[in-house]
Amino acid sequence: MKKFLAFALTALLLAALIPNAVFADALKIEKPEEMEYPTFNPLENSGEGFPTNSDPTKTEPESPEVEAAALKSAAESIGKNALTGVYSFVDASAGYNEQEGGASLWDGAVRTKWAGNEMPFINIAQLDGKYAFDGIIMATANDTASYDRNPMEWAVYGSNDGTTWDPICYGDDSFFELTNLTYYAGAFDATEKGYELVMFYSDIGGVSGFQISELVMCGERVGDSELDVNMDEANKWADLIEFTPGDPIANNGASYEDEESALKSINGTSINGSITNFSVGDDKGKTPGFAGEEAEKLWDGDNTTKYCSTYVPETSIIEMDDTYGLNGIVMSTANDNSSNPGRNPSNWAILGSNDLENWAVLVNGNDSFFEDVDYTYYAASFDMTGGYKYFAFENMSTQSGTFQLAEVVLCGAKAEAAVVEAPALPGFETADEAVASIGKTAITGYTFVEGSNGNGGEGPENLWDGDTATKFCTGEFPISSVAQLDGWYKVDGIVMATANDNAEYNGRLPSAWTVSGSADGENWTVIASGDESFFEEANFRYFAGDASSDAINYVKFESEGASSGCFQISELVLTGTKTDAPVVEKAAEEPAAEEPAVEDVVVTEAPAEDEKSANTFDFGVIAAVSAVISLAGFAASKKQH
Ligand SMILES: [Ca+2]
Ligand SMILES: [Ca+2]
Ligand SMILES: [Ca+2]
Repeated sequence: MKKFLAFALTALLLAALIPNAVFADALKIEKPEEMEYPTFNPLENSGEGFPTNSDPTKTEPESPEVEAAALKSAAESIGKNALTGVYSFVDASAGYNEQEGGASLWDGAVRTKWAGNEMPFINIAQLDGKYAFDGIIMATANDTASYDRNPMEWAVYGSNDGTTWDPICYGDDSFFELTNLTYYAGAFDATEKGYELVMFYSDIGGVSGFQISELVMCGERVGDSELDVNMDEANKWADLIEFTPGDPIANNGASYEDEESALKSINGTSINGSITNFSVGDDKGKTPGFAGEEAEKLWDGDNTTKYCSTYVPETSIIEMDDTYGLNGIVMSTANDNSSNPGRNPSNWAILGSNDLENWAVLVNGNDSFFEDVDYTYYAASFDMTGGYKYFAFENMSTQSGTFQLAEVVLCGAKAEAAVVEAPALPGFETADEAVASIGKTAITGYTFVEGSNGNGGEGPENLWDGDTATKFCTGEFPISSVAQLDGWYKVDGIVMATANDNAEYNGRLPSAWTVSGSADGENWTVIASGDESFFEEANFRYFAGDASSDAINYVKFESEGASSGCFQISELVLTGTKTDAPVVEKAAEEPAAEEPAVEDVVVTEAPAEDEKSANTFDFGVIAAVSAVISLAGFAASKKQH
């Protein structure tokens, strides 16, 4: 019995530690050098292509509506569900240039392509969950009709660890035709399991290089994302600065031929001469522009040079020689806005920061600030802001899908550095803080006894392990999870924590829950109850509340469900004071009369009559054990038995 318990404990601790390790160090995914093609028959397309422009010689989609309709028709031609908007680019073999890099394969736009000549052609993306796949849609690029760059042989693989790749589908150049900007779709038997990483692979390309503009998998979501992939290493250009725009600013009602008259109209003083770095962190400070039309061109005092890009968002982060406040802005259209309408920024902001982490929106606007005319300045003034060392221009969209702007002139003066407060998070970061907020003492020793089913690796035992990175997550209702305490307690409070992604997936909080206490694990009394309002939709946050009980040795969490159809929380911790076992016949059998001090507790043996003997370990022990345990130590301790 002891031997089994020790083994079960160690195995469980390891199971609990592995996801910790993943969370602690973001996974860096290495591109494989070479893949073996699967021995599948080449995938046939559905028999036709779906062009995004009615004129096949055109190198731009006709309109966003036509582009969306083409993708929809492609998916309908194979009767599958196109998975759009779920990809984060991880890594790829190099494109011909920055704007033809790997991220273009997953951005939902055929006007951006992944094109290069570095073989093999490998491109990896992470999806926002695990998906089972049953089809693939790919699109040719803007000039495929002129250059045969369709891959002669290719395959797509799936993975959940970035190391082991399972083949998903295989094809050759018969999947495509030599067309511009056209979607092709093919269906295959659904994969048996779900994947959150996909890799496109081709070791050959076409006659004159390699290019495709879009890859959209088809299938169904079957689980949550579990990998913390190191995107920071992978993505070479600027990260998104998230902002909530205020009321859009209007220009002052006029337009100007030169910067000087525009500045004069708002009585503004340009501070652009005090910019010391035109792209903070090199490529991290800007999203790519077309060759010679990069983000730095926004700030060069010359409206014959422009920043032109099809990336979203367009971002340009600059550094000043000191902290400056802003009280006005002047911007100029570029050389050919009149012949290319819809390129003015339609959701733009100027943001300020002193740490490159916390950003304040200083002014924002839309494309009504401009007209579709060439080489024309517009101006607006506003109240002086606090001082910032860094400014960012960011634009989220344009009417045409292509962005261009010739100049951004910041107006202002030196000012004291402003403090940008990080938004306050609800609840508490740690169980200790939550427990302290209600002035109680945490009960730290829990042994999981039994519960209702959870998703794979997301079972009821995760409520009691002291780790918010492990959660109880399920769509099977009602929910229950029982644990035995490491002694007898009178409970006076409860603390519960949300999980890793409640902020992203709302409606998973328990809609009607109770916490019950018991002396014998059979007869239960409710000691606390509530609904989702006990929590907030935030990640990894603890919330505290009242509870009250007589002396108990068991605790049970129950809930009827969650409004989204999927429930999750990560932790339940009771507070209370240790007490003697009640003097009743039943309790005398319990091996819990002599309680070790909490610091000494490593394992609480399951009650003798509990035949399950499963999942026995303690809250509060994980951190201590994770510091000392190692795989070698595990092997050694296993050998001794
Ligand atoms: Ca694209
Ligand atoms: Ca310029
Ligand atoms: Ca947990």
